[in-house]
Amino acid sequence: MDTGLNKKIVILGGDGFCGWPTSLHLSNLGHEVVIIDNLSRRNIDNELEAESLTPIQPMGTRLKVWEEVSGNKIGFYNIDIANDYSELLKVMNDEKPDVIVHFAEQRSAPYSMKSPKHKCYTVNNNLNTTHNVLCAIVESGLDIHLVHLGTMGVYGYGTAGMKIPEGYLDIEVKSETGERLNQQILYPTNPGSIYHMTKTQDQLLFHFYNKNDNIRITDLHQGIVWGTNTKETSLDERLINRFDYDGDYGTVLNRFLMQAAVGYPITVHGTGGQTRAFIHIQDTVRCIQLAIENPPAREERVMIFNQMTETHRVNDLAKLVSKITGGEIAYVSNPRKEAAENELHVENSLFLSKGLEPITLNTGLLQEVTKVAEKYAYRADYSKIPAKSTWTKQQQPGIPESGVLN
Ligand code: NAD
Ligand code: USQ
Repeated sequence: MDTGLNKKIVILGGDGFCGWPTSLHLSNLGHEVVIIDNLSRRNIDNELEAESLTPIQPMGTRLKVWEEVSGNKIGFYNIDIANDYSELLKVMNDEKPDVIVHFAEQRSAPYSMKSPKHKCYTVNNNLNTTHNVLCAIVESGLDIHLVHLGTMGVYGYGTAGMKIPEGYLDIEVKSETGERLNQQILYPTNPGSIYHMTKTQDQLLFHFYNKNDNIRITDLHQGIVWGTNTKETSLDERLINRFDYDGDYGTVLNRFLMQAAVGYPITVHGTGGQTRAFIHIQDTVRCIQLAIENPPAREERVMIFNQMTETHRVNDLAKLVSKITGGEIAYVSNPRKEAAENELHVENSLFLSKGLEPITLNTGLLQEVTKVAEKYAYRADYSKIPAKSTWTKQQQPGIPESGVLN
C-alpha cells in the first residue's frame, strides 16, 4: 500500500457531485490537489433550467472558503478536456501530477438519450475526454496513475447465475486439439444507454493504452451514488455539495428522499422491479483514496474494482422511504427501455480487502438526506421533477407505435 502523502493529484471534473467532495477529502489528507473542470455541468443546468437543490457556490468561492477552513489551497483550471488537448497537456507538463482522477464526463443516462444532439454531445465529450487524457499522459512522459470513474452499468444489470466479477471473467475455451484452456477476458459489456455505452468504450481505450504504453490505470465501476455531504463539505455551508433532483440528473434514491421531503409522490418507474448497486458519497471519496493508495504496478493490466456496497430493488427503496417519511408512492410509466425486473449480485471484495468499511443504507443516514432536502425545499422547482427523456421515439407522447409522424 502506498500511503505516502503530498502526492500531486489532478482531479478532472472536480466541480461535480463526486469530484468536489473527493477534492476536499484528498486535500484534507495532505495531498496537493488541482482541479480541471470546464463547468459544463453548471451550463447544462442553465440549458435544462434546473438547479441543484442545495445552493452550490461558484468555484472561486468554494476554493476561497476551503482555504479559510483548512489552510489548504486547491488549484483550478477551466479547460474543456474534450476539446483543448494542448491546454490539457500544458497543465500536465506544468503540474507534473503523480495521480489523475478522472470524473469529467457527461454522466446522466436520461440526458444522453434526450435527442440526437444530446447523444452526439455525450459520445464526443466522454470519449474525447478519456482519449485526450490518455494521449496526454503518454506525451508528457510522466509515470501518472490514472484513476477513472466508470460505472456498474458497463456490465448490464443481469447475472449469469454468478456474482458479477471485478472487471474480468474467467472463461474456458477449447483448442483445435480439444485441449481445454483457461483465460480471463474483460466481462462482456451490455450498456443500457448512450451514456453507459461511452463507459464501455472507455474500457477499450484503457485496455489499449495500458497494453501499448504501460499506463497505470484503475477503473472504478461505481454504482448509484446517494447522499449529499461528506465530512469536509459539511465544514461550512459554502462548501455544500450538489444535490440533483431533476428528471435528468437526479438519481433514484436521492430523488425519492427529496420527493418525500417536499411532498411530491415518489416516482417509481414501472413496477420498480429494477435492482441496482448503491454507494454512499462518503464511501465514494474513501474508495478513491484507497484506489490511489493501492496503484497497479507499471506492467500490470488495468485494475478494476466494483465500487458499490449494496444492491437494492427500486420498489423496496420507495417503500422504505415511504415508511420513514410517510410519502406517497406513484407508479409511473417507465421512460426508459430496461428490464422490468432483474436480480443483481456483485463481487466487491477488492475494496473490502483494502480496508473499506462500507456505509450501508440506514434510517439515520436516510433521514440526514431528508433533512438537507427539507432545509432547501424552498428552492425546488416541482416542474423539473418528472423524468421526461424517453429511450425511444415510440415512448414519446403523441408519437404513434410506428415511430413515424404523418
Ligand atoms: P457531475 O456531472 O456532477 O460531474 C462531472 C464534472 O465533470 C462536472 O463538474 C463537469 O463540469 C465536468 N466535465 C464534464 N465534461 C468535461 C470536459 N469536457 N472538460 C472538463 N470538465 C468536464 O457527475 P458526477 O455525479 O460527479 O459523476 C462523476 C463521474 O462518476 C462520472 O464519470 C460518472 O460517470 C461517474 N459515476 C457517477 C455516479 C453517480 O451516481 N453520480 C455513479 C457511478 C459513476
Ligand atoms: N428510477 C425510478 N424512478 C426515478 C428515477 C429512476 O424508478 O425517479 C429507476 C430507473 O428507471 C432505473 C433506476 O431507478 O431503473 C436507476 O436510475 P438512476 O437514474 O438512479 O441511475 P442511472 O441512470 O443508472 O445512472 C446513475 C448515474 C450514472 C451512473 C449509474 C450507476 O447517473 O452516472 O453510472 O447511476 S449504475 O446504475 O450502477 O450503472
